[in-house]
Amino acid sequence: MASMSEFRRVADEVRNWGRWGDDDELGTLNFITPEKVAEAASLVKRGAVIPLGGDFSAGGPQGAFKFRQNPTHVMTVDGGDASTLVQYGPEWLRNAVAGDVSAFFADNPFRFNDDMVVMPLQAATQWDAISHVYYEDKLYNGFPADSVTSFGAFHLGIEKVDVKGITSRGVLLDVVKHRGAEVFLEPGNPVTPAELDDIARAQGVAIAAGDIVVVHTGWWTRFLSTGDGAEPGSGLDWTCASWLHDHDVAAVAADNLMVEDPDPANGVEGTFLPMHMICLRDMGLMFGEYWDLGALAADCAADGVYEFQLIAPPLKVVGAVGAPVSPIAIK
Ligand code: UVW
Repeated sequence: MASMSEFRRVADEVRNWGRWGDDDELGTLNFITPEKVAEAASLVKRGAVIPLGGDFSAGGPQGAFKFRQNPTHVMTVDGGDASTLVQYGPEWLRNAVAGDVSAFFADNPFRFNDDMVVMPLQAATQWDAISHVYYEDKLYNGFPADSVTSFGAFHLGIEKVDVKGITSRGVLLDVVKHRGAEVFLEPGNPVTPAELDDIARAQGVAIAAGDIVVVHTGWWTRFLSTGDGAEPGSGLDWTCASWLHDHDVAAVAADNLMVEDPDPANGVEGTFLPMHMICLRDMGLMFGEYWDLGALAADCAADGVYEFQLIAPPLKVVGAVGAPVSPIAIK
């Protein structure tokens, strides 16, 4: 376990505050230039579209924490309204509840279904906005922590990143394959910066400025077979923050809950999720979590190509500190 003074040394070294201006709200997404977007598009050779989004459903991974639940999906208009309720429902119900719908359905063949969902924005495949995590009363770029209010984030909300897509060159680093793990990385052995370098070398791929690094730990594949969202797994060692900084990475995503290894024994004395603290708050680097990387890993292993065009725009929920996303990799 590292000391708090080591944590502070690293945080000071990688802090990007002021680097792109005092009012910057994009952080390391600034590494994604128009040239980078064009380069990413040039990686499309086969027209293969690989979805990286998990399901948003009652069978999702939430439940391990009481403050996050799985989505509740409710139909607000459906075929039953047309065939049963509107025709046979008691008059008071037709007037009170289905009045609106019965007006639509009267004397014409047009029918429709509608629905709504209630869920935490972190329910499944998501981006953490850089306002998601902070410490000592400051968000990225020195914005005050109390600028995130019950009305939402006045700074660094997820809607601010729309100007970057988010799209760039994606690079998969497949730790599962590199370690020869059966399915996923068991707790207790976080991925170090040296291992990330070894994996990139073994895969014949180099990380460049503006890349979005996508880390395959196998956790989501494991979850799909067990349905156990509370099962612990491993992830990046917190010192990978410096590796991401040194490579001018635009964002990092993984197929697990936290990107980083959550075991306090591998972290920093006296705190929790130190990589979140440094990356989001000091570097302004977003985390993608719960991405489904099984098909992408299989495709990359088959053709030996670990780079692709990544397209991953979050839902533009104004003032949100994270948002669902259905990313796609195109090769
Ligand atoms: C927290 O850091 C609390 O959550 P997440 O892993 O979703 O970023």
